[in-house]
Amino acid sequence: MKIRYLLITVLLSFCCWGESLKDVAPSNVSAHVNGKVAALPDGAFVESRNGSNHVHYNFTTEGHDAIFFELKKPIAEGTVFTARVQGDGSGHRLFVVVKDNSGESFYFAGPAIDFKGWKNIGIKFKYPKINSGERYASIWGGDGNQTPDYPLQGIVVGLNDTPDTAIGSGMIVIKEIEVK
Ligand SMILES: [Ca+2]
Ligand SMILES: [Ca+2]
Repeated sequence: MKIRYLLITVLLSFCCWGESLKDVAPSNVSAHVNGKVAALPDGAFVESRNGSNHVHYNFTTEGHDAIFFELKKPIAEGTVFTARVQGDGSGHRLFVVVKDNSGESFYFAGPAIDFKGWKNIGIKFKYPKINSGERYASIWGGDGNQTPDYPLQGIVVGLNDTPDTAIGSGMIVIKEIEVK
């Protein structure tokens, strides 16, 4: 009886429950400033409280600016990122980067933060169909086979300024993060 229960639990944990990342502390908080990886601008940081990630952004240039952080946790498999987000109505856009078991990175654009208050959001991992010899700018690093190899190492969550010419600071909260 015990073994049967254990088996069902294991099967469910692989197929249906998704992987909660709410207990994972953000690491490698980084920025793009004017299109390049750079030190975090003054006032830009991520603070994690009880699984709520408070993302304080400061976009300082008329070029592309972004802030992003890593959540490192092995994830058996996954096709969608879900979270609850408290928006600031700025219109900046979320993104996620999925890191496969070799560290190969896959970028996926998310929704605009054109709302204030809490909202459930989802970002689907739509892997492009790869034709041989074709390279995608949205895929880089790792084993370079342009295929997500499981288990994933974790994900990167970020906010892109939208449009690039935007300048300004603000704060959004991202919590109840799951990959399923
Ligand atoms: Ca900008
Ligand atoms: Ca790969």
